[in-house]
Formats: sequence, structure tokens, C-alpha cells
Amino acid sequence: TSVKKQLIAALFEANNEFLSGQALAEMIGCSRTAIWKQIEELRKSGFEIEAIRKKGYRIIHKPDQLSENEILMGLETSVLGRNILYFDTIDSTQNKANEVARMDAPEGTIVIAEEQTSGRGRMAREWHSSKHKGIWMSLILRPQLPPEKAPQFTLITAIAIARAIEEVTGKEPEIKWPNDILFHGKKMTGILTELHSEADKINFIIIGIGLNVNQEMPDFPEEVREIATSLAIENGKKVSRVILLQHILKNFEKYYQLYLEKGFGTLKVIWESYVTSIGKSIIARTISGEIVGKALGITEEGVLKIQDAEGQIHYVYSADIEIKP
Ligand code: BTX
Repeated sequence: TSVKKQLIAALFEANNEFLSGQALAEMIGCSRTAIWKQIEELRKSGFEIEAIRKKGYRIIHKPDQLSENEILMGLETSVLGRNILYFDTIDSTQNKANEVARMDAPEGTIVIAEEQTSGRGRMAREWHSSKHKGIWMSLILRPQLPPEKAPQFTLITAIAIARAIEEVTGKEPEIKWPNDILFHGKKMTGILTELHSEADKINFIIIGIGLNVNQEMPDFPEEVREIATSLAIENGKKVSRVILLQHILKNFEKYYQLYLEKGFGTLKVIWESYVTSIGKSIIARTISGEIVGKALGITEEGVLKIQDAEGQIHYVYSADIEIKP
């Protein structure tokens, strides 16, 4: 990796001029074969590098990276995203966030990676997180609240993301209770809220956000192509992950503040404006079975209310929802 770093630096400093393999090898102190191998590596990780015989190499396009510097430059928050742990590749940002939260990482810390090798959804389901294509992030919060408030955080997160998407692309997504953001019924974002608490108070909450940004259909594995989409697909062009992330953090901080000051009531109204399933017939699959009925809305606590055919009301804390055609 040190050859790689020096190579990137040399190519950037060359300012659009070509640098020959020989010149690079001498500058870095390695073989020309090593240079060639690293150029291939850089191409795989999203760099576009032009190579012309007798002239050498130059960078045409560098990948949209989520490094700490890029995120901090232009970030409009005071707490969220001020402490950043950035990884090129990681098993799951949730695991890392859990680990550092136990070691007193401050509120607002984010763990973010270009790629996850075992990204996960709810109930240990897999979350595909391909390199440089999305926002794969975990956020640590330490609200001084009782544990039963935790599910509301999934809803606050959904609002912050939906608003950020609107600000950056002008397109309005749909929120599907509790944790999906959709475009035309296809999943663009998943949210995973994990709670660490004592009997009466939250120690910390880890909010995992998996947001498909710049994938094209072939970037998705076969098994999710029917159900998944990305912002680039919906928007018709690529979106800067850094700018989107900055908007998410800014909105999140705003809504989090509002929530701590005024409670969930105000946010519930905003949340409902994005929701498509309310008033519709749905099937809710929970761990204890299926409930079929009409979605009436959510309670002040963020719990879903469903009325079945017999008129009985069910309160659902977590489920997969299918809207009946
Ligand atoms: P979920 O359980 O609601 O959704 C998981 C399901 O979504 C999978 O079973 C699969 O069908 C589908 N799926 C998998 N990958 C994708 C994808 N990229 N796009 C669309 N659909 C997909 C949702 O769980 C919560 C996901 C949170 C992911 C974040 S990423 C950062 C953090 N780290 C980590 O390991 N998880 C979270």
C-alpha cells in the first residue's frame, strides 16, 4: 500500500502531465512491474487512468471517496459526523461502531466504509454493500432516554434521509414503515437500529444506514435485482456520496434536536407525509406470525397500528410489510 500511496501522490502532483512507468519506478524506488500492478489496482478501485505508449500514465478521474477530509470539508453540523472512522473495507460498520461505542466513542461518531464484506440487515439478513457505490455507515447516539424510545430513531433516520435525497436530487422518495426508503416500490435504503441499554436507560444506539447511491442494475447481485434500486438509477445520473452524506448528517442533527426538545409529535407529521402504506391493506410479517389488515397509522411512540377484518387493532413493533395490490 505504500507504493500505492506514493503512486497516487505522484500522479496527482503531475497535474495532468504524463509520467512514464520508468520515471514513476525511479521516483518511488520500485520496479516497473510493481508500478503496472498498482495501476491495475487503482483502476479496480475506481480510478480512470489513461496509459499511452512512450508517454506514460495520467489520472483522468478519481473515485468519489468518502475519506474523513472530504466529509469534514463543508459539513454543517456541530456534533454528528464530527468524529469519523473511515475504512476502505470492513466486515460491518455496525460491528465496529458497537466496539468503539463500548469504549466511549462520543455521540455523533460515524463509522463509514467504502465496502462491507458482511453487511447485515435485520434478523441477520445480508445487506449488499458494493465498493464505492453507496453509503454504508453507522452512527452512534447517546440520548438520555428510556429504551422503549429506540424504535423512534429508525423513523427519525428515515425522515433525515428522505429530506437529504430531496435536497440533493429534487426527487421525493417514499418511506415504508419501519425502516425502508423506496422509489417506485423498490428498496433504495435500509436502516438498522441497534440498542444497547440498561433496564431504564439507553446507553447508546447504533443506527446503521445502507444507502444505494451509484449502482447500476448489474452492480446488484441477482437475488435483489427485482427489489432494489439506487439513487443514480432513479435520478438518471450519478450523485456525489459526500454531498449526500453531508445533507443526511445536517438534517439528522436538526431533527434529532427537534426530537429531544419537543418529542416525536412534530416529526410524526413529517414522517406521515412520506408514507405510502397508511390507509392501505397490508400484510405484516412479524416473528410471531402474520397480521393482515388495514394500516391505520403510527402511534406517538412510532408503533404501527393495524386493524384486521374483525375490527381488532394490533400494535406492531417490528415487521416486514407488504402492501396488498
Ligand atoms: P432488512 O432486513 O430490512 O433488509 C434486508 C433485505 O434487503 C435482504 O434480505 C435483501 O433481500 C435486501 N437487500 C440486501 N442488500 C440490499 C441492497 N443493497 N439494496 C436493496 N435491498 C437489499 C435493512 O435490513 C437494513 C440494512 C442496514 C445496512 C447498514 S449498512 C451500514 C450498517 N452496517 C451493517 O452491517 N448494516 C448497516
